[in-house]
Amino acid sequence: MNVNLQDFGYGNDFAQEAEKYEGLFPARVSEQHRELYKVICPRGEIEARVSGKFAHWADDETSFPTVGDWVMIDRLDGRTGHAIIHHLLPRKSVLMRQMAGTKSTGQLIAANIDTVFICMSLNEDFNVRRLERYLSIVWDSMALPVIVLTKSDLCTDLPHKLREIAGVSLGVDVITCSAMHREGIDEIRSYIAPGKTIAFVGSSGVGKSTIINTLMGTDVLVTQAIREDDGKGRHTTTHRQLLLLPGGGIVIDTPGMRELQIYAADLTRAFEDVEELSALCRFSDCSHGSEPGCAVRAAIADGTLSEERFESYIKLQREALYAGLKARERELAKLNRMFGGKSGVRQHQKYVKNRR
Ligand SMILES: Nc1nc2c(ncn2[C@@H]2O[C@H](COP(=O)(O)OP(=O)(O)OP(=O)(O)O)[C@@H](O)[C@H]2O)c(=O)[nH]1
Ligand SMILES: [Mg+2]
Repeated sequence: MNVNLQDFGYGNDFAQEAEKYEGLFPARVSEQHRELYKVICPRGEIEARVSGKFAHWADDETSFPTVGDWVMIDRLDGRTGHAIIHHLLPRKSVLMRQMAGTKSTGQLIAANIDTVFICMSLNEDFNVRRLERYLSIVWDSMALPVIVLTKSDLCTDLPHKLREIAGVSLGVDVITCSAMHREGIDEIRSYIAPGKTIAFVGSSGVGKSTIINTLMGTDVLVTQAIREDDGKGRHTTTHRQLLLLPGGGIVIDTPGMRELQIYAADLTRAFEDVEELSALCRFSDCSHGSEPGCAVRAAIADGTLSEERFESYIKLQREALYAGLKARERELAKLNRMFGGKSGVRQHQKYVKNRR
């Protein structure tokens, strides 16, 4: 099978980076099962592992390839054993959360995505506070968030729910859909274009895989009914997977998340309203406690800002790993993530130097 890498999102930027590595071939990670990867290369999908050297120099989890990453491999034919991944190409975007149960280990969700569909169902799963969390991490990823409200056929108070969403969506597009009634699917399609990558994230059971199956035109992904007693999903999708849509465009399905702990967040976008108010406080370092002239407290008092949203903002601010860092340090940390950690930056610099 011959594959056109452009269909999988390979553009000039990646090609320029790939040129630095003579004798190696570019490939995109389509699946990851612990140390074993599947990658798409010009001859099709093959299995791959990172080289010993790669693993040795990796700083942490974020240095390793994830689904959506472009990597440099040593062969195009899987019949002579696994391909070996020698390098990770700098990322355009990377979505990550904090690994559950740890303090500061980031876990990658997907890389090189253009748009993230934050899926939330209009039944039991509906929760605007959780949506704020998703928006904060997606804004930080460099990809564009779109809110996808699923299962509209099960919703009896749509106008009320849309009003609640409006209070946190701040300029983010909102799509209402029902895979069951085939409603909103064209609107979803309008975000998809050849070479562009869309990741689907959200709780288990909200219908991520069902939408992708609808887009694919066939049931390539397994889906399963949610639990009857509490309306929660059964964690049907167990690994992240990258798929090419028949009409062009790439989608990444992800397993439903049990909890979404923040690793790095961009609250300036997700909480633009609160940040704008903060700028109006009399004291520039106002903690929005009992200081005089606090615009945030005033907005809460007159009902323009909800207390819950403000508390959510404070909570996420404390949770984000980079919360205490200055803007410049935050940028540096982000740069590291894009390059796959400090080792990625070093390797990259070394190669550029050797070529000169
Ligand atoms: N009523 C209704 N049910 C839907 C709709 N979309 C999906 N479902 C059902 O919801 C259940 C869960 O759908 P999935 O696509 O497996 O959900 P998921 O988000 O992929 O879940 P995980 O893989 O566990 O993360 C299935 O039984 C679907 O048939 C919809 O628009 N309306
Ligand atoms: Mg699924």
